[in-house]
Amino acid sequence: MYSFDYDEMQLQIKETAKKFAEDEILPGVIERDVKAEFPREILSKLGELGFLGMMVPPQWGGSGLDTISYTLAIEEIAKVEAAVTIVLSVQNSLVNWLLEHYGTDEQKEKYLGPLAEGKKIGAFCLSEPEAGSDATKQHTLAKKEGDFWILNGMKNWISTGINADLFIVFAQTNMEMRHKGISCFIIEKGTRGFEHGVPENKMGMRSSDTCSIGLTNVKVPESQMIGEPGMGFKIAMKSLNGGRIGIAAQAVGIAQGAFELSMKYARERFAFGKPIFEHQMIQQKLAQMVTKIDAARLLTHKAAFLKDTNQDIVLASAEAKLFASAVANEVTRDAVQIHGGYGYVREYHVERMMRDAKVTEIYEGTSEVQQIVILRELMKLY
Ligand code: COS
Repeated sequence: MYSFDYDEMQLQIKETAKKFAEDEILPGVIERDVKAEFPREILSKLGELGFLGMMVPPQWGGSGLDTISYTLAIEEIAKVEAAVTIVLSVQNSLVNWLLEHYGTDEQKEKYLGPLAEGKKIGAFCLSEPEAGSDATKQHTLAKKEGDFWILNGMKNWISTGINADLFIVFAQTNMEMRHKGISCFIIEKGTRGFEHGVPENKMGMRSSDTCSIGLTNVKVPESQMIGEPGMGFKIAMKSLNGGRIGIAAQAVGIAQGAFELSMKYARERFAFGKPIFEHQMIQQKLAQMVTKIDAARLLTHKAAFLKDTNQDIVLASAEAKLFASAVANEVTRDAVQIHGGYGYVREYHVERMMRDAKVTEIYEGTSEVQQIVILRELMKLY
């Protein structure tokens, strides 16, 4: 049964994340955005606190928490600096999850442990220049040579591509089999022939690096294939189902952060002899903002609840991401409007939130892809 109350542990995680975000993240957030500076120190502290292995069982060095706790933590941190939650989301929802579910004990020992303990950062390399939304069209090739796979190709839009230590890479091991010929590998940073490009100069989420990755005759031992040959596409899709819950939580956090700043500003700012909060047009905006955020959070928590109770999350996670990312964009735009001219300058944070919000409608599946996923599920139901 879904509960609308959080348990003690969930509240504690939420409070810890909130305090950490206010004390440790807020002070440098504007500077990191301007300089596009990676929050390395913040991430190592988050790693020490267990936030980089939130849902990994303690047996593998993780915190063994549920998905609701994870969404609460992501929301609190995204309220302050959404870019930090890109690393948290990719690591927890995609990299850790797929290693836990498809990795061998040996792979878990070697890779999942250090990831869960926050000693390593992971990246997820699926997208290619010609395979974004249409992820089946992988051109990166992996050819078997003795006990090794030799990989050649190009990945792009890789979050944390420059700063990550470990990379989950998808490649075709049998081109004729289309998506059933895609396989999944783990590649360590520094492997010969595995090189990142220059950081993309992005509109938002600027402290999180994004780049292309080139693979030229990258030699990967057979033991670093995750799952069986041909299982890669299924692994990627299943990981992304969970990943969408993390992005939905991130979008809720961005929106909530912008809403709280707007409430504060509306109380302090006077116009026509009274705080703008007392003007009906501002009240209407604020009421609509908070209602949309609550609805987005409910969808996100519903998807998290389904995941925690081992139910199908395909529809719920796509709905949560589709709705929450739209809400993040609408709410941050309203937040800038409420702030007037101040909303357009960096010091008031909401302009950054508006820029950050946009990518939640693009990555880990565009809003258009979410609608395709939703429709495919509807066809099964009706
Ligand atoms: N969860 C689990 N399995 C899924 C799935 C999902 N959400 N979506 C597709 N699959 C499975 C299908 O069940 C099918 O399995 P079988 O071959 O065993 O029948 C297989 O994957 C291929 O499915 P299908 O032929 O329907 O693939 P399509 O090319 O039509 O792709 C979409 C369907 C568009 C839904 C899929 O490609 C997708 O989600 N793309 C978005 C990828 C993405 O998010 N990219 C962003 C960058 S990644 S960081």
